[in-house]
Amino acid sequence: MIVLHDPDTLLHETVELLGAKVRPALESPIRIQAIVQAIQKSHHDLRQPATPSDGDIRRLIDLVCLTHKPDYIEHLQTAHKEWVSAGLIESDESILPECFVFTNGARSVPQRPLDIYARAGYYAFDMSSGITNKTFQSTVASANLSLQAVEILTQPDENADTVLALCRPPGHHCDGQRAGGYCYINNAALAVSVWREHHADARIGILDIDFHHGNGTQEIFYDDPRVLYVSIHGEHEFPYYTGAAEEQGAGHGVGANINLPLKPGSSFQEYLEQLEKALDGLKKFGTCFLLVSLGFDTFHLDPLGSFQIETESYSVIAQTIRRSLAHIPAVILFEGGYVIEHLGSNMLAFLEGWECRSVLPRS
Ligand code: SP5
Ligand code: ZN
Repeated sequence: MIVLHDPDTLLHETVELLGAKVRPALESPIRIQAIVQAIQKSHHDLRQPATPSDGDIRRLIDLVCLTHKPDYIEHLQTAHKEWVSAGLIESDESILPECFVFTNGARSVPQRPLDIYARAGYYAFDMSSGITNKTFQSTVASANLSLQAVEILTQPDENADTVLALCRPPGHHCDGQRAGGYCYINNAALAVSVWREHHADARIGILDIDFHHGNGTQEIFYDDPRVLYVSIHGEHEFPYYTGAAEEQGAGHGVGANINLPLKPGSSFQEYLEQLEKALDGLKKFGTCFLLVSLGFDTFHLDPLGSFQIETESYSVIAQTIRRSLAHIPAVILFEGGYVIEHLGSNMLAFLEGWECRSVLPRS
């Protein structure tokens, strides 16, 4: 398997409000380091993309702005410098929001606030998405891995059917104008835009198997009939306001959104039942390009998850996906997963199953 990693993804390190305490964010650089170490000891083809030129970065940002508002991206790029210049934080500190957008009984459309503190809340929906002096650099590197993964699949001489992008920060909670859940740019949405440059009318499936519902990805494609978003996630868990089975898409996109919530504490058997439904949906949709938003916060020991999934189960999950959607080109995007000591083995187990190295008996 081709695996993409960029050391710039390790630069972002922030704090979050968790359990009523501000502490170092669980989403930390050692998550990626643990996976890279495991991959280096394996047969997988670990690659670091070439440093993008200014022109490459402009193209990346233009593609990102197909699904994200330019003023939001500008905020990610400039807010930290503004806070430091205004003497509000030291250069090694993080911006965290103080006041979020609220509905005001829908009497007025929220406008971008003039107040510098208020803007941090206008462009975020929670307090786990601090902005540091390195956040934008890491976020661009992370998004670039998603872009490069798709580009590799479109090069015939690569002869690859799947690429894994070790994205960090993750992306699936971020919608077009708000960071949240450790996410700043939606890497899955970017991969869709890149694939569409090559295959304009493709039917694209997104299978989100992070423990949390990918509210951002759902939002971005909610009325898009050519992108099927399917998510298996903890019911009534973060991000709390999305992920219900009743959310099935809007407008032309009705039917192109499938939420499969699972009760906290669900067993692997219960998980597999939802996975079969997810794969059925993706096949019926006529998926010809697959994105997998992969999180290991479904692991039984994860501090943010509650499913009963063990390392070997990831082989079964991956093999079930691959056998069901055989020969479809795929990009796997790394999302959550917070038990550092098990991330490497969980990823290797997943890749082993994906490559169908004797996990399930052939039926
Ligand atoms: C990418 C990703 O996995 N983001 C997840 C961010 C979750 N942050 C908030 C976690 C809130 C946990 N609060 C305790 C709830 C116990 N059910
Ligand atoms: Zn998650």
